[in-house]
Amino acid sequence: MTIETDRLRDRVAAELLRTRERTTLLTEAVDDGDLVRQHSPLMSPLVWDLAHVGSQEELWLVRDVGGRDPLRPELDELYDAFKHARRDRPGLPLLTPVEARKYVAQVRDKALDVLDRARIDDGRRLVADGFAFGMIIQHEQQHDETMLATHQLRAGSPVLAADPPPAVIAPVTGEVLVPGGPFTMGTDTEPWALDNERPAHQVDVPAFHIDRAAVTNGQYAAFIDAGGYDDPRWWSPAGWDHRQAAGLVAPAHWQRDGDGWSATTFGRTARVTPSEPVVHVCFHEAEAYAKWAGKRLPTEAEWEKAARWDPATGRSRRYPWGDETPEPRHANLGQRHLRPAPAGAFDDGASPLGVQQLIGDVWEWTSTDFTGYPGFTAFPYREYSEVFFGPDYKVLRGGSFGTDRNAVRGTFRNWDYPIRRQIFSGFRLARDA
Ligand code: AVJ
Ligand code: FE
Repeated sequence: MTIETDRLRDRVAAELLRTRERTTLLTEAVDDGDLVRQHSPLMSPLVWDLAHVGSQEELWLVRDVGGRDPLRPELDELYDAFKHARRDRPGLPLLTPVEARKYVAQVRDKALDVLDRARIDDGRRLVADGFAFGMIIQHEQQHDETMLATHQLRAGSPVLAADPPPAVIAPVTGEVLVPGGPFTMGTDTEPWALDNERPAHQVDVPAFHIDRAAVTNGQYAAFIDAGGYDDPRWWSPAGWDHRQAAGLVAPAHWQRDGDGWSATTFGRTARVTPSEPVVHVCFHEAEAYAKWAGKRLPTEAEWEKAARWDPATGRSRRYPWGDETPEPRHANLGQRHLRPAPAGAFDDGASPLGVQQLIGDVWEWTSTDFTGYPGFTAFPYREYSEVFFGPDYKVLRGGSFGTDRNAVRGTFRNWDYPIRRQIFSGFRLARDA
């Protein structure tokens, strides 16, 4: 066993533990009634997410990597996300909260034993660089963010608390010019990158301008006050249909408050902060705002070039600030704060061209449909990404305040339907140069 292997093993064990602490916090903050209840037809009951996290860990780490016998094979079907729609999950014979906690703990014991004995350098692609462990850790972190979104949809008194995000001394406004030319999009070297981030490939991106900050609540409120929701000129045909059908008048969770707006955030209602990025808007709202503002959403390639391309070297970085893993000074991630931070709060996370807060705060809608990069191969299973490829889903980039630091990077790709706004979604604007 090499020192590198031991170090990787320690890192995997530490990440498994750190992630489980957050899962535990999210599932112990509410009583059993709130764990089994469905807070929105868009979401699973929290107790489903909990057992599903254990079920995936059993499938990939205990059975596949470890070659061990199944613990609870009869659970496979219940916790297979493709077998039952989210809205139907409360009616299934799910494990109770007590049983689910016991199950995930038993799986974890076995997974740690597999980690101890696994030849994580045995040459299998699934195991190389601890990939299978990294995938399962990120899977749990993704479900932690999903459970945080469920908490936001839950009615009742607040159960989560966090410090407010850092204040801003110098607000960030304006845009930067990203020069035209090729850059490397995607990755072949990021060890825990998921299949849809691969392979690395050159993309020629014409010159464009991109905003240094995401669109703020104050800016978005000006769009509402200007009648933006009542003017079909700003909306695509599909966007206008949805605006009408869903009766959209403001971001989700906003209410009129005198001549301004309040929002309910994790059970607390307060005036919206004008300098914070707008959150809980769908793609159609982002697109309408952009048109009203005389700009457009960035393409996915533009977003990634703004986030990764270093004009001094021509190479693509792992993160806007460089190759170092995210520290609290770089970005608002990991539920450290329960809201996005004001534009300008993370100077240390700026890209070489001075674009800020690309990582953390809010997922940013891009104008690009979710598809595979040239040379894409599904790995290790088609249901992670490939089955979602096509015109139905739009790509979001950069992670939110609810995304774990290990579950986002300059290459990371998220996707959702253009009508969805239960996720922590916002946007920034771009325009042709
Ligand atoms: C990448 C966030 C779109 O939640 O549907 C979780 C992540 N995949 N379990 C999702 C995921 C399987 C996925 N997103
Ligand atoms: Fe899942």
